[in-house]
Amino acid sequence: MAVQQPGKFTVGDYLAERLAQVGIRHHFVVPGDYNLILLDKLQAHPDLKEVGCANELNCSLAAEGYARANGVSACVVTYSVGAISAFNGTGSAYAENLPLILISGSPNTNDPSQYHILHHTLGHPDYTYQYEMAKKITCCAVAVPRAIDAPRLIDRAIRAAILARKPCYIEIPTNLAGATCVRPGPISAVMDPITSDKNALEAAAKCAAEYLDGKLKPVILVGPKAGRAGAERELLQFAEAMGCAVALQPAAKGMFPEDHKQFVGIFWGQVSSDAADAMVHWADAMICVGAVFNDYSTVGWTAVPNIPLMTVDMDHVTFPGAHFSRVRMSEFLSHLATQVTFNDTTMIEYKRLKPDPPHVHTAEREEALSRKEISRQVQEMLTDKTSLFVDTGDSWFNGIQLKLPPGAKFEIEMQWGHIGWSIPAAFGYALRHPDRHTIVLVGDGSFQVTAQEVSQMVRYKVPITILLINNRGYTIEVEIHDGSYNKIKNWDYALLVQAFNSTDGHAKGLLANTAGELADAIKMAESHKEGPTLIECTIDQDDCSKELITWGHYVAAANARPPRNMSVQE
Ligand code: DPX
Ligand code: MG
Repeated sequence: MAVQQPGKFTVGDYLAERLAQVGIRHHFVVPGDYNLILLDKLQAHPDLKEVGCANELNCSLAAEGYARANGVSACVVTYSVGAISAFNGTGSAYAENLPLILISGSPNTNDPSQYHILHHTLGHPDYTYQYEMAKKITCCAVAVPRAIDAPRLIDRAIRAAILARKPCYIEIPTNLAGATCVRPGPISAVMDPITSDKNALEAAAKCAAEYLDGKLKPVILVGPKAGRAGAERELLQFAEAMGCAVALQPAAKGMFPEDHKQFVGIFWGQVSSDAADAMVHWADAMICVGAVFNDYSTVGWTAVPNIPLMTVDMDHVTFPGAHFSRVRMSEFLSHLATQVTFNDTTMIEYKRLKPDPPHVHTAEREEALSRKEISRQVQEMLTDKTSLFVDTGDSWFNGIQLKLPPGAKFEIEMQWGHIGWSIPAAFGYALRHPDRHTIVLVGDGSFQVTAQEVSQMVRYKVPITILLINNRGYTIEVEIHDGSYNKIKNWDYALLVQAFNSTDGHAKGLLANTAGELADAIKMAESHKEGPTLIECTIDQDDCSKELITWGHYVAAANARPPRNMSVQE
């Protein structure tokens, strides 16, 4: 605990107070000499709990996961050696629309003018490079030059992050964290949202009515930004007013209830679930809410909608031939809900197209474990209290195919796609939601990237269930483009968990080679509350989903397009 000098309020205290005021209760840290005084100040705040991480990559990804649960998060690292690793999770927060506040300690303010060469730096006395790099991966980067500038710059960065749903960067020199500072003003100046422009909102609603006028088969396509904009309630209200089919992009799974009668599945081109692809192709109008069309969501550009779209983004609305800025998604959807005409034509058609529930084979206890059997058993684990994390790899496809019961939450990092994300992110998330059962589906290759963070789950007694699917390598890469580089060293994963326990931990590490062993392991995991349970599920190297093979084929084709500017002779 830092020794507080009575009456002295510092830059570090200012930052701590702002973090607490925006609703942060846990801040993720890795110490280093440039941030130690700052860490003392944050630690001294009664509403903030410090959470140590094993390295800065994991620290930033833990904060990324915490932002999913809490709406905003903080990651505190040291200069360069720490911050440059934390840039990766910050990139994730940018790509995934999450306000992560990246805070880095930095050199003493006297050093640059004295041309001092400092440790942990590039070895030349220009110490602006980290700030310049941070500008590219945040919506607002600030480097505090004097204590007097701290309140203004800290408030500016945090406000920008919260408004834009993007990360920000705050750099605080080591000799300023403990420097005297004024106390913060009302937090509303930082937190209060920018409301829609009334005229733009009205005009956009009018344009929407014109867009839908005369259309017979409207469909709503929901993308990941709908959830990030906090518009799920208004989306439901709007969808029910429309009465039409609602399809979700894969990264939006969980943002609209799957038991709702208007839910028609995940639209993911040729690897869609239910009959979502048929419904989207049948539509004559498409209202895209927070949709992201990238090479992954369009299956290597094979599933780009070919009708004019109405696009509702986080802070603007676009139609063929019209654009309206400063229209907030939630306000637009609830406003439009009062104006649209009910049209359930697509639901009538969906009843005809909806596939019958698949016949699911239940394996015998002694049968060798298969991908299908893992999915069947995971499906049975899901309840209204489940938060399911799926990592990059076949876990994406297996996760997307699962049926989420009401209340279950789903987390995927499809834009950034960092293998290993799920381990630290689920850790960060679960600290904020101890009431939920966090389950992780992760491949062996992904797990090896961030495995250390299981030791924090042990340390903080977080009862996460990790299903590690061991197919002995990078199977998704095998399907995209195979080579010897897709093989990895096998580990004894269950034993590794024992190593993390050391003498005082309570994690369980289990191995399932058969269907029966998996069922027993899941039972054990569900009653184990003293720490994480890792279940290594071994499957055959070639046992992957058919969706992965199809998707991999088209993504590989998109990657392999020849350069367009080849000369005629070539
Ligand atoms: C890579 C990927 O074992 O899952 O189901 O076997 O594919 P599957 P694993 O976790 O392997 C993951 C592997 C290597 N992607 O197949 S998806 C490239 C990649 C990435 N992120 C980072 N490095 C490389 N996505 C940080
Ligand atoms: Mg694998």
